[in-house]
Amino acid sequence: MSLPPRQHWIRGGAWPVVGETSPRRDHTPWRLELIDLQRHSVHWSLDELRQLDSIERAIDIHCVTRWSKPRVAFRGVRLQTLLAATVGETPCFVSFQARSERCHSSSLSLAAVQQTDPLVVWEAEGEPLAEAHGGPLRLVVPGKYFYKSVKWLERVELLGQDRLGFWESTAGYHNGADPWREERYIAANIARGLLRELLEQRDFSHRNLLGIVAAQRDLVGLRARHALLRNADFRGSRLVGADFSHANLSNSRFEQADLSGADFTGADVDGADFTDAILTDAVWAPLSQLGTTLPPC
Ligand SMILES: Nc1nc2c(c(=O)[nH]1)N[C@H]1C(S)=C(S)[C@@H](COP(=O)(O)O)O[C@H]1N2
Ligand SMILES: [Mo]
Repeated sequence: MSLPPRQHWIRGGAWPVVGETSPRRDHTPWRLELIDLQRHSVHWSLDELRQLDSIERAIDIHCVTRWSKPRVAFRGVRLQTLLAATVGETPCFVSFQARSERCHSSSLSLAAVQQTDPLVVWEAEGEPLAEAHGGPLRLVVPGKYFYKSVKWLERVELLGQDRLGFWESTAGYHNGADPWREERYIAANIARGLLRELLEQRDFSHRNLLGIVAAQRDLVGLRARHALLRNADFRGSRLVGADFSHANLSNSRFEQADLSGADFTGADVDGADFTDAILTDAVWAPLSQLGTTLPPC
């Protein structure tokens, strides 16, 4: 078992449900559709998929919010077996679409498909895959952050050009998703002048500052209500009395920051790192803290 950088094994065999928790309600029988570059489509019912050569494989899960779960036994069919049924020229990208209210999707290059050998699965640990985990059918992409593993998979589409997925296009998730290279998020494009101004005024409220670097700074009294600060770097900064209420702080770094009296009401601190931070008198009522590292109390 080996762990990519800045991940930790989740305790007690837990498997958190992340993102959407149920598929779109639709009473038509489940089928998986594959559309090739010529727009021809092939489909399989669940029974037809189960009749193909299925395999069971133990796959490590690595969530971008820093928890990992070792060796989950998934049963399914290799995506490459399904792709072999398509005719025509070699495709370049593969888009995966979910039966979900927000039409959730993700994508991989064909090269990444060949390298990672994804499975289309219906069973985990010998049981039918639970609905909240993507049952009856989901994609599992080994060796990528788990956001590439689309739950409730109903369409696989081959494309000449990449089509960014839901998280990749709306929330700055890195399209490469390689946990060994920490391809978690891309940074927002913040102009230097604006950055200087925001730091001087200590007001980040309601701003999109994904991946902002604000380490080793005096930011006492920072206002950051409702700010999007995913993957921000606040290491070693003085943030006494900062207002982070309702901010998105997932995967942000606060190692050795002074957060005395800071307010985290309703904040999302999934995967954030508070190692050696000072949290004396902080208001600690975050919305979610999956994979968060807290200082020992
Ligand atoms: N349809 C759909 N698939 C999805 C998501 C989602 O919100 N909707 N979230 C992704 C993310 S970010 C993760 S970490 C995993 C979570 O899978 P789990 O709930 O089985 O742990 O599903 C991925 N696939
Ligand atoms: Mo995730």
